[in-house]
Formats: sequence, C-alpha cells, structure tokens
Amino acid sequence: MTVQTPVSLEERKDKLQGLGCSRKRVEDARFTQGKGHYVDDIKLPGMLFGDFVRSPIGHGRIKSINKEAALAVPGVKAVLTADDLRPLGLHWMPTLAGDVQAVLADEKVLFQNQEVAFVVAEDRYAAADAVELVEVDYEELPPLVDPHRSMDPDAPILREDIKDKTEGAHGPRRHPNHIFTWEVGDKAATEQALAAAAVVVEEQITYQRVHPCPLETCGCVASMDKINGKLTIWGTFQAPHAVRTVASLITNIPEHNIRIISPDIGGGFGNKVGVYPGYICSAVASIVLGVPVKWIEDRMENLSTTAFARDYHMTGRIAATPEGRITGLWCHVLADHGAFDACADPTKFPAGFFNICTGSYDVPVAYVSVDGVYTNKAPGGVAYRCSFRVTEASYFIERMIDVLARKLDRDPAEIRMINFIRKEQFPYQSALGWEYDSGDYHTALAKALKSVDYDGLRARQKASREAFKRGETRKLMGVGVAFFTEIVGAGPVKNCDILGLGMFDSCEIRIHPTGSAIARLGTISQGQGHATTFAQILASEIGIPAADITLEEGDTDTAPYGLGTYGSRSTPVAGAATAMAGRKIRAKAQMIAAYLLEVHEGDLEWEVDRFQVKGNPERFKTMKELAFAAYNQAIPGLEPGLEAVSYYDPPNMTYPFGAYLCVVQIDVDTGVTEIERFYALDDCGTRINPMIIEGQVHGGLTEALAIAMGQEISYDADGNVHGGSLMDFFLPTAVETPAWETDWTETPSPHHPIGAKGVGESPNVGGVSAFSNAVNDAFAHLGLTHTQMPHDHWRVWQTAQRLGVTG
Ligand code: MCN
Ligand code: CUM
Repeated sequence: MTVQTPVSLEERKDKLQGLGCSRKRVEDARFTQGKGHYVDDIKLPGMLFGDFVRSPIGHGRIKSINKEAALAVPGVKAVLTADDLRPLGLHWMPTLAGDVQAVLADEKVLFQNQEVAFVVAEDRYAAADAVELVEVDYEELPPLVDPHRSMDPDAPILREDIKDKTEGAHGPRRHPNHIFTWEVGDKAATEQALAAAAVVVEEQITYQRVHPCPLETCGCVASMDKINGKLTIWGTFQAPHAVRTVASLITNIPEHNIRIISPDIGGGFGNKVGVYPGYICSAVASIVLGVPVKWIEDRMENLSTTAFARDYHMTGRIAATPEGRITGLWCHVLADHGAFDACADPTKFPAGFFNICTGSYDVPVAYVSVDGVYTNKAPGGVAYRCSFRVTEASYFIERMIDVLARKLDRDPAEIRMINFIRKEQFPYQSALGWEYDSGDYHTALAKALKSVDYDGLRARQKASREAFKRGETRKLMGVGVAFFTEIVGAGPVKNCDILGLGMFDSCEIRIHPTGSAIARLGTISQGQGHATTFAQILASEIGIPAADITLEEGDTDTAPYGLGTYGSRSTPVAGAATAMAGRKIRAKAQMIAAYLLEVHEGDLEWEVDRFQVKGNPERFKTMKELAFAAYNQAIPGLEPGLEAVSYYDPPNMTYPFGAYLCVVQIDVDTGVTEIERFYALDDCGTRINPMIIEGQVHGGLTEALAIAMGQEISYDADGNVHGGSLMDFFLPTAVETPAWETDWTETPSPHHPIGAKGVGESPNVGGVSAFSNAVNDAFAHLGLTHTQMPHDHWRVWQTAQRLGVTG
C-alpha cells in the first residue's frame, strides 16, 4: 500500500536538487578541510622516488653520460638513461599528435630542461642529490628559437631522427623543421573577395606562449605487482582510459592488467592531458625494481617542460564593404610546437578547432592555413582552457574586428552587431565547415551593452580623453568589447578521435535496493565539480535526490570507458550519456511500475520522482519503491536489478557563446593598468548549476586576466627559458583580480538531451580578447590599432612612450 506523502510538487522537486539548482559543491567538504586525496598523498610500502637530470642547454648532442658518482649516493637504486630504455623500446614514445617524443634524450637534447636521465632513490632528497652528480657531456649546437626562422634553408636541423621523412602525420613536410601545413576553406574565393573589397585591413597578431600552471603539478605513482602481473598507476590524468590504452600499446602489458587511477586533481587546465616522460620512467622503474615508484614535478619542471599553451603567430586580412559588412576572411598561422609535436588535438585537427576563427560572424568566404614548425622549446600547445585552439581563434577574430572598426572609424560593438550570424540562421553552416547548433547573439550583446550602460561608458571615455588632453589626468580609459562563439563537446566519433579512439563518453548507473544510486563516468573532475553537477542531471532524470547519488570517476577498473575531461566536453558528451543512461533506468522502472500498478505501461506518466496512472495520480509508485521492487519482485519478462549504461556519441558539437566587456584605466607614466569593471554574459544553453557556472566563469576570467595582462613563457636567443618559475611567471592573486560581474542568457542546444552546452573554457576564450581590446582601445585615439600581449606594465608603458604620451 502506498503511503501518501503530504508534500507538494514543488517540495518534491526542490528535494531532488536537480537541474537549475545552485546546489553546494559536495566536494568542498573534503577540499576545504584539507582532506583531498591527491597523487602526492599516496604512500605505499617500499615506495621509491624518481627525479630527472635535465638539460641545461636548448640544443646539443650528448657525448657521454657518467652515472658512477650518482649511483654511489646512499639510497640511490638506479639511474636510467635512453640506453637503458632502448632494449625495452621505451626510449621514445608516441605523442598524441602522431609524432614521437624522446622519453629520455636520445643522443640529442632539443630544449632546455629536457629529460636526460631518471634517478630512482629511497627518498626524494637522495634522488635530488644524485641528480646533481650525474655527469653529462654536451656538444652545444646552435639553438633555434624564432619560429619564423624554422624553415629557413640554413636553419639548424632539430629532429635528426626524422630529418629525411618527407611525409608527416598530417601530410607532406617541406623542411626538416616543418611539421604540417593545414588548410581549410576556399583560398581562391577569399583572395578574390580581398581583391574586390572596398576596404581591407591586415594585422599581425601574436598570441604568446603561456602555461596553465595548475596549483598541483603533474605526477604519478607506478606500482607493478609482480605476483599478479598487474600495473597500477595513480596519476594526474585528465584522460585515464586513454592513458591505459596507450600504456598497454607501448608496454605490451595486456590492457586488463593495467589499472589507471586519477585521484583528486588539483587543477588540470589541459596541462594533464598529455603523456609525459615521468609517467613512462616511473612505470619502467617500478617494473624493473619491483616496488612502487613516485614521481612528482616541482614548479619549475612543470612550467618549463609540460604542456605549454598558444605560441600562435597569426596574420589576418578582412575584406569589407564601406558600411562595415565583412565579405571575406583570410588567415595564416605560424604555429610554434616546440621540439616534439605533442599537441593534444583530435587526430584530424592538427591546429585544433582554430578554423572556428570566423567567430560569431556571418562571413561568406574564408581561408585559413596553419604551418606547424619545430623549435628548441618544450612541446605541447593545446592546454589552458583553450577548447583546442579556440582561444587563439577567438583572440584573432576579436582583435581583427576591432582593427576593422578602427579603420572605418566605427564603434566596435556596432561592427559586431552588423556582422553577427542572425538567430534565424541557426543551424548555421560556417564558411570553414562547422555547423553552429544554436545562438542568439544580438540579444546577448544588446543585454550586455545595456547592463554596462555602454553609451554612458563611451561618453565618459570621451570626457576622460579631453581631460587628458587638458592635462587634468594622466590616465587613459579603455573599453574592450568582445564576443565569442565556442565549440565544445568533441566530439562526433565520425570526425573526432585521439590516437584512433573515438571521442564518445559514457555513464553507468546502478540503483541500489533502498533507492540510492552510484553513477560512474568516463570523465574526471579536476575542480569542475562533477560529483555535484552530474548527480543533478541524474536527479532530474530519475527522481532520486542528488544527495542520494554517489558519483565516481577516474578509476579504469570501475568506470566505463570514456575519453576524459578537456575541451569542455564533459557536459556536452558525458553529461548527455548521463541523461541517456538515466532515461534507460526510467524506462525499466516504468515496466516495473506497470506490473505493480497492474496497468499498461502506456497508461503511466512520469512526474518528478514517480510514475503515476494517467488521470488517476493518486495511484503511483515512487522511484524509491520501484528500486526496491527491482530487487524484490519476480516480474515476468524482466531481469532483476536496476542498472544502465550509456555510451554517447554526440551528433554535433555544442556552441556556447558570450558577450564580455572590460573597462581599464591606464596610467601612462607607469604603465600600470587597473581593471575598473569586467562584465561577462555567458550562454551555455541549459544551466545545470548556476553557482558552479559562475565559479567556472570567475576562474576562467582570472586566467584570462593573467594571460592578457602578464603571463609569458619566452626563450632568449641562447634557448634559455624565461618565465619558468613563479619569480617571473605572473600568477594573479586576489590583489590583482577585479570583482567579476556575471550575467547570462539561455539558448539550449537543440541536439543535447538536456540542451546543455559546455562552459568551462568559455571565460578564457572570451576573456582574453576583452582585456586586450580594452588596452588597445585606450590608445586608439592616438592611432594605435594593435599592440601585442601580454599587456604588462612595462609593455604598456612602452606603448605609451611610442605614442608620445609619457611624461
Ligand atoms: N556546467 C553546468 N551547466 C552547463 C555547463 C556546465 O552546470 N550548461 C557545469 C558542469 O556540470 C561542470 C562544470 O560546469 O561541473 C564544467 O563543465 P564543462 O563545461 O562541461 O567542462 P568540463 O567539466 O569538461 O571541464 C573541462 C574544462 C576545461 S577543458 C578546462 S581546461 C578547465 C575548466 O574545465 N580546467 C579546470 N575549468 C576548470 N576548473 C577547475 N576548477 N579546474 C580545472 O582544471
Ligand atoms: Cu585546452 S585546456 Mo582543457 O581542454 O583541458
């Protein structure tokens, strides 16, 4: 007999804490009490510690390595070099981009701090002492640091291992330092549009090399159990299943004997997608020595050797009518990939989704070509809230639009409005091959302009410029407008794979007899709050309170196969799998309800947390009751239990968008910038947890501020890395970070089961251009069209000086 509960429909809904609820993060109970469990918290009996000998030079030949003194240090167990890994075939490893990378330098070093030898010792101190004692004799070679020089006829040849290879992973190679050329679009038609245009603007835009610098650096613990033949690796992995498959392929250990576990991760930001030499060396050392081996990077190793971001040198041309209507877009990119092509892109996209660079605009014809080249720098390129190079694309087009506005002496917001893809054009086919799922750009920008009183800001700027002229102030005010379209949710398996693994994702759900549940996903949270939000999706789908659903990720022995968390794909792909698996649960629950209520399935309807008889809502079975029945009733034609799994292959990407506005005040005598105001409107479709979205936006904007206003990893002419420590790599604190104003519109994705789009990377994709446009705008009346990032005080002061306004 069903007991009637005296709660209202609203109360029942609220109890679920489902979609749209700003549910507090369940993770925080542990994180805020210092109870997180990170890889460096793992301590196993007999565990040894590894540490790297790294190259002091950027380019050179290794003449000899002498390990004797190092091996004599008490507690040192082994010193591995490429020669030790060679018999195992593990001195080189495949990269995610179809290249190979030296695990330990094999005859040559190609960037400063490259891994040369791996010392294993009883404790970290002994390992560090021994690292100092490994004697490596180098013959220095001329370093190549300027990517513009990579393909010069007389450029030093970096990759001697592949110098005669004329075919790369992405087509023909024209030079030993050439990696690939990627072309998209209609070259002839674009050139014609440029030739015929009344207005053409051209600009060279560099997006400097930066680094995501997560609080927790990369690391792992590898443990080979020689008794059962099982290799377990705990590590900072954003894609644990892919790591397992790759580990199996390169070590020949059967995949069922490898277990990859990502424990809590202290920020990933794309830095933890790639496979690093430390992982391989720890695993090899554990296999050889038969005990667990831990390797944890220090800050300088992290900044100077693991996945950097950007380093895109872009030349753009826009063709337009005198009224400001764009008629064509041309772009060439010189992409500096460092010493090995280790970009974490889907296989068919050597420059990621850079070809979204037509942005939010209805551009009739476009053409993009990207040349990837080698230099004596650390490998990587795809990281840091980039959505596979959408950050670069967005920065490029948003700067170019401002350059066009300046040329036509028009307002940058107005030029955007004129060229936006209109609401009724969705689904929209872009000139460079994407199908935008949904959008309403005019509404979003109009709301943003109104919210900040844009006309008032421009009036204030005008007054401020006049005051500056009169000598009443030494500050220049800049207003940065930026609009972005993101592309996230890789991806349809038909065109997105990594190392041949299709980029679907998954969710497996088990409902327990008493009506609570566990859900496991192929993704892995690094701070995004998945345990909170994915339980919310499920709560709305199956009527079990989010608080009664455990969410688990990151253990390949228990989680269903998935491609992991990056490219803001968790919500678009695993979030969809979660909803679909929930619907399978509900379908079976409906059959059980029909049996128990003795009606036909079709006579039942779902309401919040129960199935009720249509037209007779007093007759119902709650999900809790149905869960118990699944384990306690013999139902003809139905298996016991209540479980489901979904592997979801999305039909398309999702296209979140947003309108950002930044107001900056610049002191021309010091170059000091002050962000007076920053407003961010995001549209990520259906919002699962508004509070978490706001947190994602705050974090992404802070990183955008960091990149636009100060971060840079640079190399001097000798190949020395600068910005490789927090002494000179800008990491903003609360002091430098302004208060963020957030806002939203909600345009659901038409193909996602709950209409949600990703959001994790949006604030970075949109934010950087808003800051940079603001700085450029501050100087616009003095004739400036473009100045390169980062806009640190020194560079800003130099710009002011060049323009003749310093004191
Ligand atoms: N969300 C939501 N409603 C939406 C979209 C998202 O409530 N319509 C929630 C999601 O449920 C999830 C969070 O927002 O809890 C982020 O979701 P999503 O946009 O799907 O991004 P991912 O979970 O795939 O996270 C990856 C993304 C990337 S690629 C980088 S880089 C980045 C980012 O997330 N790294 C981060 N944000 C980060 N935040 C933290 N704290 N740490 C990182 O390493
Ligand atoms: Cu491009 S950084 Mo995120 O995709 O992990």
